[in-house]
Amino acid sequence: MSKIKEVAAAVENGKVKLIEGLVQEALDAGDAADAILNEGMIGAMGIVGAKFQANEIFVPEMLVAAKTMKKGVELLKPHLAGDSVGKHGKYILGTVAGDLHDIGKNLVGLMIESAGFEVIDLGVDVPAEKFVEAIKANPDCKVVGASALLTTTMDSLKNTVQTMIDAGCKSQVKIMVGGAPITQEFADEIGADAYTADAGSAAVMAVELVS
Ligand code: B1M
Repeated sequence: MSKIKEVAAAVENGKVKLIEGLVQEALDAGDAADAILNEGMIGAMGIVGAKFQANEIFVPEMLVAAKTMKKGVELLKPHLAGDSVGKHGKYILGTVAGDLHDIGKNLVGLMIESAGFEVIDLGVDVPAEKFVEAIKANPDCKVVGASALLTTTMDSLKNTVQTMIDAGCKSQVKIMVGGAPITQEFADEIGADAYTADAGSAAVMAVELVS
């Protein structure tokens, strides 16, 4: 089995104790950090989601897979992040109210940071008003990103964007949205300035928005 496949199997099966060793072995074997992330870990989380949907696994297994991935990503961080933190200013990021998923949001944060932003991470389950407070507290911030991973929190994303618009934030920041159930059409409908499907393109888009 290739090292990347071993990493994927460890995430899929929630082998928290093995993940660091396997990621290190993959790096030592010359596998690129972004391949370990995309082909190994993100692919495995897709399988975890499909198994959950098919009632083959349940929330605890999903949680342990997420913990395993987080631990693996920690080890990959220095290989993914750049050294130009802050050159494009600040980027406020959070997962919307009602939503506890943070792996995708954290990857977006990592990529945005490596593209040269200082990331202010508000965490998960973030009330719309907290986004507004953070924007007002950081008048030099030019971009904000909101993540929603559940179809049931798409409304919360809509409310978050509307709250920012109503508070006049659009004169200061561009609003980016993303997450598995989000589409360009939905982003346009709720008044966001930009949508991207993955973390890499989120970083490219953020730079475009401030250029
Ligand atoms: Co949840 N969960 N979960 N879960 N979970 C999903 C999302 C689900 C699709 C699984 C399934 O049924 N197949 C499903 C949602 C179905 C739906 O919406 N219709 C689901 C469900 C139902 C639930 C619960 C309701 C389960 C329950 O309790 N019965 C519950 C809800 C809790 C809540 O939030 N209120 C729940 C809980 C959990 C755990 C806590 C156990 C855990 C999360 C742990 C954590 O994040 N710390 C969990 C997990 C791990 C998943 C799956 C398996 C994996 C999510 C993930 O990390 N993916 C997921 C199934 C799946 O995704 N296939 C599932 C990997 C990650 C890299 O991808 O997050 O999509 P993603 O991020 C991508 C892009 O979306 C994009 O870039 C990222 C990287 O490229 N992106 C952006 C994300 N944000 C962006 C922002 C941007 C731009 C791009 O700009 C700002």
